[in-house]
Amino acid sequence: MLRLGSYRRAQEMRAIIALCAMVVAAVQAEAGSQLWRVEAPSYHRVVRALEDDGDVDVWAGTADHCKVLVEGSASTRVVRALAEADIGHSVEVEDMMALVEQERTHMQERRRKRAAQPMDWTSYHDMDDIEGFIGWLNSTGGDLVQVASPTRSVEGREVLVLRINDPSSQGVKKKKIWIEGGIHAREWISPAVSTFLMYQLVTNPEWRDLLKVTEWYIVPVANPDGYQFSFSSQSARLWRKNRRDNGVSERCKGVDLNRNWDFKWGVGASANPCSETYKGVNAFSEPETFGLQQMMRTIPDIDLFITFHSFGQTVLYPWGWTRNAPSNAMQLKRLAKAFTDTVKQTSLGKVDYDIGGSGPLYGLASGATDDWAYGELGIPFSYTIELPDQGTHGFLLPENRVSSTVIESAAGVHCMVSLLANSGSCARRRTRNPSSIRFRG
Ligand code: 0X9
Ligand code: ZN
Repeated sequence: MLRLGSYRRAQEMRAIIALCAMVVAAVQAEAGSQLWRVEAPSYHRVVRALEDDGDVDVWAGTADHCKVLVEGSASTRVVRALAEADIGHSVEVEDMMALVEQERTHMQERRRKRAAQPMDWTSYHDMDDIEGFIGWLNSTGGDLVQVASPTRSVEGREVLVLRINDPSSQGVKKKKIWIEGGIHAREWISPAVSTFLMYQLVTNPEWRDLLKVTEWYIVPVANPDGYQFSFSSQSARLWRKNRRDNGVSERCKGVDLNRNWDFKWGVGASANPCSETYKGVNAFSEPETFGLQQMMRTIPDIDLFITFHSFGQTVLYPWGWTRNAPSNAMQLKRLAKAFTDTVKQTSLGKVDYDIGGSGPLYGLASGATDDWAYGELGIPFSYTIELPDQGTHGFLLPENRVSSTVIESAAGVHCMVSLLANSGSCARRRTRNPSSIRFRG
């Protein structure tokens, strides 16, 4: 089952796809996109309807307001709908594309200064870099690492899963951990955290004790097409879904892979391909989700599932499809607190997370991996971790926040897993500063 795919073929395909993406990208997010504060929660019927119609993209929310991205061409419709329901709004970011442009300029400057093609955690990396890094980790890690390619994406990219396991430690019943990264394309900090976890597990001697009693499966980028597309141009930077052609238009491409899992499929999701939360034609219609669930099913008794998203600084536990608490909510909260306390300590009090059920905190939405892992596979500890920040930069978390975020998150995960595996305490551990790591792909 475990094999290393052909990178050459994938590389050729990528070159063609990149070229196509450049041609079509101009019709993605338009100049004139604005971030609005709307004085109603994201689950208000009017906001839901606007999201379903693809007129707004909900970015964040609380019980009394939400932040939505509005494209220039939809703004008249949105203003009218809000006014009719007597819902106030204000513009928070006048020109979202200017922020995207700013990010790109910064990234280009940093790239000019650094060596060619290194993998590090002081910047964001596209699929080529990540696949190169996985190849390197596979050869460096010896028998600790196996690379599986359970499925290909809509555009033919391999969806890679790294199994990290120490075969020399046998005879113990190891805790099994499945980490999912990059299911939403624009949430770039998620693959950064996932790849950093791999790097720590394989190269950091301080993680060795933990590896004796645990076995890891890490998907760095569950949505490789969407992720690569989000690197292809400024107008594609805020892409969320995969790249499925829904037969409508360029703008209406893609299925939200976090609404496509076969558990309460359709709850809090849209049937409209133009919506950011489009659920697909049926559950597991997408090769990315279908292939990943197939592989997950082959691994008996996974103990912990974490999917990394951004943004919000929240640890979410099931359910997303109902506001009711799950039966082991107390234990879920306790383990979540191990993560949030460690992050707070590691960040010297600067990074504070909230903890809560997805449904009560974010409004009902399912077809998401976390609910499926918990409800269908019976994984007792299942979480969505919304990484930093709390909305200052949102999806455009600057590259100078990458290293601190990956260090803090890895420390948090280490603590959760130590508790779960009864292996040592959560005392602060030394993590190599990722800016000093250089890998040549
Ligand atoms: O809506 C989502 O898919 C996640 N938030 S994000 O802003 N990253 O898109 C939250 C998913 C939480 N889990 C469930 N609702 N089941
Ligand atoms: Zn997400």
